[in-house]
Amino acid sequence: MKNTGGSSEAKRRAGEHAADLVEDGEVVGLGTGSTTAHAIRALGRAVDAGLDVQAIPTSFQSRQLALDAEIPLTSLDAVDGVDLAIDGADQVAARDDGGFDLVKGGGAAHAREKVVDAAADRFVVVADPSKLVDPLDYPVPVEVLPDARPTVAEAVRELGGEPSLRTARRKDGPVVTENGNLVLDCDFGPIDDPATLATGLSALPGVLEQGLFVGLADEVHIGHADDVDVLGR
Ligand code: ABF
Repeated sequence: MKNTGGSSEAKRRAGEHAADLVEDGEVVGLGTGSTTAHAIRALGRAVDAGLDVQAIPTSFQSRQLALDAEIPLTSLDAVDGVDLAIDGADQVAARDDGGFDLVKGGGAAHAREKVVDAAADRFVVVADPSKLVDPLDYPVPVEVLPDARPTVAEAVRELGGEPSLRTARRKDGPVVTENGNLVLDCDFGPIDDPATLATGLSALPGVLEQGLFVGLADEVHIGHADDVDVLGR
């Protein structure tokens, strides 16, 4: 299933709702994508009104949005921890244990996103209703060292997936990540056991990071036209 984009009003509500969670003095991880962009802009307005935060962006996009919004920036190696991370997802599935599994990486930023989201005391996912599924059924983005593309592609096929090299929409060539790597979008069909698949993909030599976020999220804020559902609290 493809990420159809969802409604921008639902995304705005979800993003702004999550931004409201940020408290004075906190360190906040800023995810990537159009839903998180609403959270970043809302956080910028709160900073303008006097909120004291430091933010850690997960991509060039979120860094630029935070700079535009005049949110003070920091980095993981300059802080003791991350209080809250706000990030989007391509798909979200509820787990039997009350947590959530995600597919991320539509923006090719999932390596830094995972580092920051996993470091956070509280990881809040923001999404529109189209992202909630059961089970996950979305190609898993796998960031690979360029030299490892053929060997990882072969190993993905052995795991039952069909890898496609991600190409840039308006350019004649592959997407190159901010880390200088390539992305294989790996279609496994419905993903009944995300944990086992994640372990298998992460173990492949040459894989920098893969887009399954297994059990990392604490809450999911689903925006609608006129309200927000909070799952997992
Ligand atoms: C990033 O942006 C990605 O990890 C995820 O793929 C996507 C979410 O997209 P959006 O919020 O634009 O729908 O967080």
